[in-house]
Parts: sequence; structure tokens; C-alpha cells
Amino acid sequence: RLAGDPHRPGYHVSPPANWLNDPNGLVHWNGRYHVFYQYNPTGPFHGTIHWGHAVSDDLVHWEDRPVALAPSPDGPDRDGCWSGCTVDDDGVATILYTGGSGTEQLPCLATAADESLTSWEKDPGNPVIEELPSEPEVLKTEDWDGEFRDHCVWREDGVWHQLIGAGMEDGGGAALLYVSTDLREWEYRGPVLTGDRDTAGTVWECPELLDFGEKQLLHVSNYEDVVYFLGEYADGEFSIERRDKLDHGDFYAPQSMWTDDGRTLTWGWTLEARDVSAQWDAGWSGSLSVPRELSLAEDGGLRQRPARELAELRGDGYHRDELELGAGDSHELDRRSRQFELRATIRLEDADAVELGVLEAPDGTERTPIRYTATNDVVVDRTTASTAPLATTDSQRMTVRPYDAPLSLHVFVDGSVIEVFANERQCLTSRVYPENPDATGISLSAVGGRATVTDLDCWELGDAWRS
Ligand code: DQQ
Repeated sequence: RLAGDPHRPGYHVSPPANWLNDPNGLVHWNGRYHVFYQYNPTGPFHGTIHWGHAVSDDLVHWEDRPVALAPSPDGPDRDGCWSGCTVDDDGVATILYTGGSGTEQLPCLATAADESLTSWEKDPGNPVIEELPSEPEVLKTEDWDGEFRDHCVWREDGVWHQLIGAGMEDGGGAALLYVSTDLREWEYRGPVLTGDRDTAGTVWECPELLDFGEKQLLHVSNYEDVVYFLGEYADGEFSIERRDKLDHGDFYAPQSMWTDDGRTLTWGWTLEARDVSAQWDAGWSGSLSVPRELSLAEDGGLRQRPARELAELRGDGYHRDELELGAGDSHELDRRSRQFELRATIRLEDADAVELGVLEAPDGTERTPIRYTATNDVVVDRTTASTAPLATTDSQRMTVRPYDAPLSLHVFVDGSVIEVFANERQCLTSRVYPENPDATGISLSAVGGRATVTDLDCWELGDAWRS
């Protein structure tokens, strides 16, 4: 496992070296938490994709395991074992994933050969679906016979249901429904939901349906954003009540795990925001977000919170009941870190904004402000985040609805990963790459007026990886 790089996350799941993209096949199996992920063991680029594997007993301390799935040179997955999920087929852990070969991408199946989910046997009948649906027709491109991949599988009334992500010739992205009694023979039922090309993208990757009892949530990744639809799913159809982005920043292709105590924990790929050559130099690329607990809020909206287990990593803490900031005041926390969690409640009084400055260099040359403004925006301003020429300087923004005034802000910083939770509702993930090894300062300041910060807590967070 690569170490000694200040941009490497310490408590986020990352590849031991080389490339990671989507989280896959997340499963709580026999009391252990398994995270698989799209992995290229040969370099920090999206090449021939395998399934990497990490395991945890407590959701916060992780151990690398050997590669779980590798392309078979003569198989329908010879060019890559792409995204998919794990299901419990009456005690047999079973993966449905996309096999890539030439211009084809088709569903494949593998079963666990041991209880530790270390080795997997591919089904001799792969691919388990051989033909693309023709009515409506799946989008063909120069590269692909059909945009048709990624799997979300569940059992309903004894019947297996599967969603596959697609693009349609006569529309936008789609989540296509199949049913099966044995996971090996599938019958096509049609699109559960089709997007409009202009607003929801031409292709939907990694669709996932989550059941919150009274309501269901379908999220899809449309090459740009992760869009979620909250509403009602029944009999193969989804009716939308609300839609939004699951995250407003560097976050893609999420997938969820159902814990034995009934929680839905969702991880996303926190993709790089720096040039490819910088990724080559680093020798690694990509990490996963922290697990986020998704649930329905009292008002019927979506609640997103960091998994409570993350508190296990807390070390030294800093607490202030109340901090009053006058116009232009800046308060430097008596704490320096690039691996921490910060929680605060912010009231703007008559300020235009409050800035939480993180990863601040002592000489002020590098600094990432997380800005909460009177116009109800939360902005991660990357203009001065890094002096490296190959890191992005684009800022990211989300409008936070004033569900609660003041704002409840919960921030996780880890090397080059920043995750912001606002009001336990909305998230913004950001990747930043300060060059200065001492860019570890943390400050709070008020812009253009007075502000009050209450219940301020900041904890150093420990390392997650067992070596
Ligand atoms: N990544 C996988 C695909 C998926 C895409 C390939 C999303 O299965 O559609 O690595 O990032």
C-alpha cells in the first residue's frame, strides 16, 4: 500500500496503488463488511478493469484483500469486469457484473468459492443475457454495440429483479428491468424510468433502487452527475415526486450496502480533480467517499449523514460552545491537521458569509475556503486550494435549502478529499491538492458582518488501514 504521500487519504477506502473507480458489490456478509471496487492493478488509469477488494469488521478499519475478479482472456469479460452488485442467493454470495469484450458489454455472473469472498467462480453460461433489448432500441455508438451495463439486483415476492443502466436510441438514459427465478435466465420487462436527454443525460450508468418503506429512491449516474429520483416504485414503474443531485461535487457511480441492523450505507467514487500526468506521478488514482447513511427525513426529503461508526476514528478533540465573529474577524483553530472531522452550527447574523478555511498554508499561499453565504449557497472555493499547475481551480457550489436556520455543517477532510454535509441533507465532495506539507491550518472567519458559530467540534481522525 502506497504511503507517505500527503494527498493519500488515511481513512477513506483507496486502492493499495494504481487505479480505483466505482464501488461494487458492497455487502455485509457473515458479519464482515466487504467493499469491492473497479480496479486497474497495472497503473493509475482506467485500463483493463478487475474487481479490487477490501474488508472490514467495523466499517472504519480496512484491510486489502487479493483481487476478487479478473478478466478471463477467452471470456465475455476479457476486456474488463465492470460494475455490478452482490446478492445472497440462498446462502451463496453471487455477483452480477458487466463483462466487456470488444464492442460488447453483457451481464455476467460469478459465485463465491469461499465464505471470505476471496475467490469467485464464473458461471459457465456467461454472459447471462446475450442480446440487447430491441424495443425500445438501446443506443449504439462508435465504440459500443449498445450502452447497456451495471446491475442492481433484488428479490421481490420470490422473484429476482434486475435494473441495468442504458441509453436509448430515441431518448435519454434509462433503467431497464429484467426478472428471473434463478439469476441465470432473464426476461426483459422494459424501462422502469427513462430520462430526458437534455436534462438527465444520454446514458444512465450504475442505476440503484433503494427502498425506504413509504418511498423509493432511484439514483443514476449520467456521466456528469449522480441524479436521484424520490417517489414511488411499483410493478416496474417509477413515479417521481422529487429529484436532486445526490452530491454536488467530485462524486460518481455510488452504490449501497444494507447493514444487518437495517441501515442503507452508500459509497461513491471520489474521482480525481487533477491532470492525468499528476495521477501517473502519484502512482494512484481515486478513492471512495465515507459511507453515508441514507434515510427519509420527516418532511419526506432525503437525509444523508456520515455513518456513525466513523466516530470510532476520533482522536484529539477541540470544542467551543460558542464563537462570536465580528465583521472581518478570523479565528484560527488551535489545531492543525489534514485528516480531521469538523462539525459546527453557523448563524450568519448580518454577515454576507462565513468561511471555514481548511488546508491552509502558514504563508497564506494555499487555502481552501468552504463558504456559507447569505444567499444560501455552500461553496468550496478551489481558486487558491493548490499552487500545483495540474490541479483544478474550479469552484463547486450547492444551494442549501433553509430547512433549518442556522446551517449545520459537517466536514470531513482527508489528504486530498473534502466531504461536506449540509443540514444532514445535501453533500458536496471536493478533491484538492495543496503542495505545501504544512497546509494544515483550519480557521473560521466572518465576511461583511457578524456571525455566530456554536457547538464547534473538531477531531483528528485516525488511519483506517491495517498494514
Ligand atoms: N464505470 C464502469 C462501468 C460504469 C462506469 C467501468 C461508471 O460499469 O458504467 O469501470 O463509472
